[in-house]
Amino acid sequence: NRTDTEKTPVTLLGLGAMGTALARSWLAAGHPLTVWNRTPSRARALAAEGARTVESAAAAVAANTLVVVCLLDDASVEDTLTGTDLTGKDLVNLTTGTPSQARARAAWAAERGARYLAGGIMAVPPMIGVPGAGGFVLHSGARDLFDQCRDTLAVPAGAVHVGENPGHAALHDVALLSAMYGMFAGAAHAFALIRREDIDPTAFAPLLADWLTAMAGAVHGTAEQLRDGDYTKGVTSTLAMQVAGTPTFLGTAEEQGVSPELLAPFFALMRRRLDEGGGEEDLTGVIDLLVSRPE
Ligand code: FVH
Repeated sequence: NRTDTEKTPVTLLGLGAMGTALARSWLAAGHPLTVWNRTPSRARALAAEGARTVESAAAAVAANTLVVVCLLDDASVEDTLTGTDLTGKDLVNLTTGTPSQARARAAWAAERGARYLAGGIMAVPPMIGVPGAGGFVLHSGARDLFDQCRDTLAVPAGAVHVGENPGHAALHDVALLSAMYGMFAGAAHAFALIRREDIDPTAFAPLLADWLTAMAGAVHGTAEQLRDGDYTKGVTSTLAMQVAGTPTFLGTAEEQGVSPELLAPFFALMRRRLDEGGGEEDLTGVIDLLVSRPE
């Protein structure tokens, strides 16, 4: 019987860049850790740091109730877990996948007698096990299972439960990363605009970061407008005003010899919403143009 001060033993399958970072965080926090990796050499350094290594995925699964997998993709999860006995296990899958893969994998695990949490890691390996680094891990699935495992799951990075639907961790993961790519696209266009001028990009970057940070809070207003179905609520910069400004952006891009191909699709959607009568709204109406209507 474990006492309250003993740390939950963890099995971890998958010792790539992320799996290795996860392993080190659990070892540093004093969790007994059993690891397995398809290529055994990747486990050697961890063995020297205190992890128990075993010969097969089946032996690793058998070692502990809490089994975490962090593999390349859903197919590698299937490859690895087929032939293991998942009966009575608490399986936490931190492998990136689509929402439908996560839902199918949850049903697959349930058929094999395991409780299941799907995960999405919002961090890169150097952020793992570093308090204050800003990373977190999204989980979806049974709330009671999450609550039971929470302290252990929160060791690598903050653990956040986003709902019982097992597909929702993956959906949140992809939604957050999609927003990140939008931000990277905007930053790419901004750097392109200054590229041919005598402007030091390292002097420009702090201004860009401060501006993006200041604007990030606007998502809360968007969320409230979506929730309330009122896209004019609290609007400070109407769509009409913003569309009127787009020739300035496109003209500046042309003057600077920069392709408008990153900005133009968004401007086209803004124009469409304006033409449909959304001039007094915020940008929120554009979201509805992106979502296909049910058949
Ligand atoms: N690294 C990152 O920045 C991102 C951050 C956000 C989350 N992702 C996701 O995390 C999963 C694992 O990523 P990773 O960085 O550990 O990936 P790799 O270093 O490429 O390691 C892949 C591991 O998967 C094993 N593997 C691949 N195919 C199979 C298979 N068919 N059977 C068994 N294992 C397999 C591979 O084993 P080996 O090549 O060493 O033998 C590695 O352990 C991933 O979903 C990211 O999207 C990371």
